[in-house]
Amino acid sequence: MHRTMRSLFATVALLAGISLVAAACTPPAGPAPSNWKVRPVSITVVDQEDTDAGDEPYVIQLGFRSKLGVAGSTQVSVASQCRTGTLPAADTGRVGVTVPVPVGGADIAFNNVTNLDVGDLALNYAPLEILGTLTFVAERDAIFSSCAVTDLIDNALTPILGDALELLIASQPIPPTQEQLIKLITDNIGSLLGTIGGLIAAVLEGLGNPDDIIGVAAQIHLPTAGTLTGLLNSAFSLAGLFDADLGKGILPVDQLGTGLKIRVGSLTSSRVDIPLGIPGTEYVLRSSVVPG
Ligand SMILES: [Ca+2]
Ligand SMILES: [Ca+2]
Ligand SMILES: [Ca+2]
Repeated sequence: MHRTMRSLFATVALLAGISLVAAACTPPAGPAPSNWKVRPVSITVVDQEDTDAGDEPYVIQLGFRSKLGVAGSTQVSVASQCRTGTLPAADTGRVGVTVPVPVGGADIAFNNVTNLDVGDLALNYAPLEILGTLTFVAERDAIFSSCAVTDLIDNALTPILGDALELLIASQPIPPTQEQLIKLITDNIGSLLGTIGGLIAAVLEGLGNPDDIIGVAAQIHLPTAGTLTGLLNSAFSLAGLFDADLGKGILPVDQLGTGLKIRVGSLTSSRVDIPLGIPGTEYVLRSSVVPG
């Protein structure tokens, strides 16, 4: 009996040893994927919208991702402080007050993202993804007690944003050269941002303002590393979509009166303050990208 147990242990140890050797012999699979969250941190009320004691600012986020050249890979998700029950208490947002967004209140998670460099693309480790968020900063008036604004944005934007991503990103054939690839990405992200601007303007017009939409921040995060990050940043800079000198790449879209701001950059831990506002109201959204 004793001997049987010992030989069983020996067999288990041997098998464990074999699988360790097998794991060590597996060829490298490219850069390891990681998980990220686009997390709204706070909203500072510079000039309040309500005429009562204070505003009730909150965040609704749409997250999207699409794999270049992989038809059907587009995903769109919605997170809202209304749906998570984390709206601020009445009149919290007095002038000068920074209202925190609770952790998880409207986070958008991007799991299993691979930051790719030029060599990784050449070796076809994984398709390049385009990740992004649209952050709607709203002021709660609760004319409807439900999450009507979140539902309207979700119902109106989620399907057409998905269609736009399928057309401009997922259904694109991958060009043969690096130069053409960079050009495709900058051109099509430019088109995507233009499309998003038009969609948002149309949706906001149809909302009828049960809560006030104070502004919208669009962020495009490109999961790149090394040389590819540099190449894309210079290409976006040339295309006028990304400029390190312009408030960390935030560009207002002039033709929209709704205060849409756009930020394009590589996916990495970051924190950015985005001024948003409509006439008579001024907020600053602090947004972060965190591992997780
Ligand atoms: Ca209001
Ligand atoms: Ca109020
Ligand atoms: Ca209010």
